[in-house]
Amino acid sequence: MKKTTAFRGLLTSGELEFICEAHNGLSAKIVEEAGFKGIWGSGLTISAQYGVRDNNETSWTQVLETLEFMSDATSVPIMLDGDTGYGSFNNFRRLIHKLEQRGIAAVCIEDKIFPKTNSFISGDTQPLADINEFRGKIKAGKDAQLDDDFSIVARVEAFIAGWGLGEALRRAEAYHGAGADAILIHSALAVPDEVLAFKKEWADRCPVVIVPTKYYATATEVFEDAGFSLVIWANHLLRASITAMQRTAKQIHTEQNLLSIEDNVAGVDEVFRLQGAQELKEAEKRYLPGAEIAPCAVILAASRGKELGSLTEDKPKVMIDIRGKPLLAHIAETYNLAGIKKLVVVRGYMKHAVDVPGLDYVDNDRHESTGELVSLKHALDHLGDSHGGLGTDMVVSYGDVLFNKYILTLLEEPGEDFVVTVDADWVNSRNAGREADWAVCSHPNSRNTFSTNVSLKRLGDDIQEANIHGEWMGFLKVSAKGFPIIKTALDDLLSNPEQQQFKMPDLINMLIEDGNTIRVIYTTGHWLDIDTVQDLVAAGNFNE
Ligand code: SPV
Ligand code: MG
Repeated sequence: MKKTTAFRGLLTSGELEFICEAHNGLSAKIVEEAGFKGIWGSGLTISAQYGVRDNNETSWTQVLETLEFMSDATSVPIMLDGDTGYGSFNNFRRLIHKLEQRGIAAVCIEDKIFPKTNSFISGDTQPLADINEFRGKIKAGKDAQLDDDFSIVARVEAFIAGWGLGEALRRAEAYHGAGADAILIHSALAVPDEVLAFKKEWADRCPVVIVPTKYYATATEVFEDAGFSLVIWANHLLRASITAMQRTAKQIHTEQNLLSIEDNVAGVDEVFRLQGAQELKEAEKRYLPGAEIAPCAVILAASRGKELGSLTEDKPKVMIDIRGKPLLAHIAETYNLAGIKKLVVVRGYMKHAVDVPGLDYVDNDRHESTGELVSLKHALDHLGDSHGGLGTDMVVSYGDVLFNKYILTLLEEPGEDFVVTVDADWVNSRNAGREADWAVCSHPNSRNTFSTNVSLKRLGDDIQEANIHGEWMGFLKVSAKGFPIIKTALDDLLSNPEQQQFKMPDLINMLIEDGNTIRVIYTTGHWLDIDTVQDLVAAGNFNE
């Protein structure tokens, strides 16, 4: 239903209807969520939220702009408090066009003189408009509207200005005759006597709207029984927020701390919800594939690194100092350089010593009896929560490998769900007797590999030299599509109590056995596996 039609329905439903004030997009949304079928775009509160007086100190286009945000944020009709119409009949008919263009359903104008003053500030000294001039304004507005259901409500200020019932009725009659769709009869008394007297005489000549700001103690049944059509709760959200803001600002200023505030204010998640953040997330999935969430990395760092002896007595290998800062800080910086900000570090041995700031930590408290895959599972569970099931690339790597950012750019290989880097210069490692995960690939490294899609056949530390094509560097990139696959494979492997100590190569081999393609990118160098004290010395010269 059109908003104009919905609003006309409120005026003519035959029941007492209610609309509530709003003064910006957020408060408009809150009004709609509370269940109101319409919104009052109050002149008082829109000017107040700008910090100015209700004396037409905001321009009419500023009001219009505010209304546009309110209308965009909601689906229920809005009636603008159009003050005196912001000028002559000519200004008013231009206003009508602009309101219609912005989806505003109705406007109310009051029979005072521009620039007006709020009715509750010395109302009885305020001059009223010439009746005929105001009639012409209403008629011009009605002639200007393009949508037949757009409503113009004429507000009679006779009581406010100190006139009696006779003047109020005379004016209402004139405005009704000029085409007004309803009369708003306003009163500044603390009792509803004036508006009830008016309604009694007016009967049902057209719908009557009231604003019980001053006679707030009146029971709503009184309005119902009198046959009013619409009640406007005119300023209460702004007033509620003033009280809350004053209290909160004072408290924060006094306490210089947020502890006692936090539970008494809306969480930022509620702010995001009201702003419609979720819709944007979903739209990004449709229109910005792969970019919904920034890529992330998991750094497996639960083990001690026993080979380093006393160096790892009070901290794990990942916290060993290299050129003045922990190994983990070097790794984090390299990831950051490659644009990967979200880093999840799995801690285990001496977990409290692992405290490089700015990283996400999860703990594998069973690190002594379990292996890398249990650690990885902890990390994926953590990402599942915070990343809403991910939806982006993830790199898994080890906490004892220093590397150049170049490695990460190699892993970016588009369109592949699983990518590993393999060092083709493996012979030296082998000859030095290093423990390593050797890789068997579909093709050896050669000049032609650039044009060949090389895939991994198997990883292992027990591979015959003749079959080795390179050394796995410990990096696995998983795409958003690969994420659920890896999760299932991991759950399968870990469902067997015998396999709690399994490592990353076991997972990768299982992925291959299940028919997944693991893309191999060959490279030489640009990384350093830190296992021994000699490696540590080499790390001192390593240039990320
Ligand atoms: C407004 O909300 O701006 C009104 C109603 O015009 S009142 O403040 O009661 O005049
Ligand atoms: Mg007003």
